[in-house]
Amino acid sequence: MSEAAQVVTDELRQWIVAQARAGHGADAVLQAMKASGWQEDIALAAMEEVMSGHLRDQEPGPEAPHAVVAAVPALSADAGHEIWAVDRTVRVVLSMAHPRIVVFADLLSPDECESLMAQATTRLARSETVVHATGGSEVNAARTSEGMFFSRGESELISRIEARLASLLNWPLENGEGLQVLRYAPGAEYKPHFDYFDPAQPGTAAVLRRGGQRVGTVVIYLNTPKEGGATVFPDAGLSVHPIAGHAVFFSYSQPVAATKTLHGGAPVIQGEKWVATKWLRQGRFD
Ligand code: PD2
Ligand code: ZN
Repeated sequence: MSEAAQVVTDELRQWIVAQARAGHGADAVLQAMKASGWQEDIALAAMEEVMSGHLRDQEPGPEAPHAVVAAVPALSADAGHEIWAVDRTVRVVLSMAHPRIVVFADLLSPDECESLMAQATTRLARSETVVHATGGSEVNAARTSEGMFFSRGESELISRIEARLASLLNWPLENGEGLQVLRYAPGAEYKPHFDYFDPAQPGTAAVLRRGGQRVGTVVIYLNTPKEGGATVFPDAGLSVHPIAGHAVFFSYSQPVAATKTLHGGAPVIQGEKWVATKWLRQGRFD
């Protein structure tokens, strides 16, 4: 199929919606479109466009862990290089369409960064990763940081940051997981991974019962490490260097590698690296 022919017709729209309603997985729909000649990028964009108008208010059910995702967080279409988010002007320093990656400056003030690190310090423990086979979690050599979770709304500071993120990203505060703070010592890293839950894993249905799929991530830098510790996106050839108060946001409209949101935390070489991560779910995370 020529590129000119890759136009989203009403017929294609209806077909995508029918696949989603039937509970077919995003990857299966994507593969079927590719098999009939669609380019991967264009097929994914078509799924995103079509699904953003459908099922938005439908609670993702545990019976359909594979189902095509409906909508993703998005900056308002007219967002310029400065965005007013409740109580603060946040600056946009990089914006990429595919993969969807936005880098912000001034998301947190220096005082807010310091307070978050101070509030997290005594609660840090070796980070764990989700075991996809069971839905549980365990210590993993691929993730050598220490971390802790704040509950949503746990303090005035946490509530303030959560409200700011919800406004900035146009995504309901209730769809966010609790903020996670991570501390990486020199040599610590987080090997490349996807943040969505793998629909093919048996433990995923259990994880999705609470809030559905992850559809976006915000990694906020709380300090500026002396050397190393960039957040890397190998499929985009992009490295985001940690600077206190800055953040990188990326979204994935479907739980598929074609979103090119593979990312990792490169080893810290000198000094410590502190981040706060907010994961955004498809539905309410209660
Ligand atoms: O700390 C990072 O740069 C990083 C990299 C990859 C954090 C995460 N993933 C995460 O918290 O998901
Ligand atoms: Zn991650």
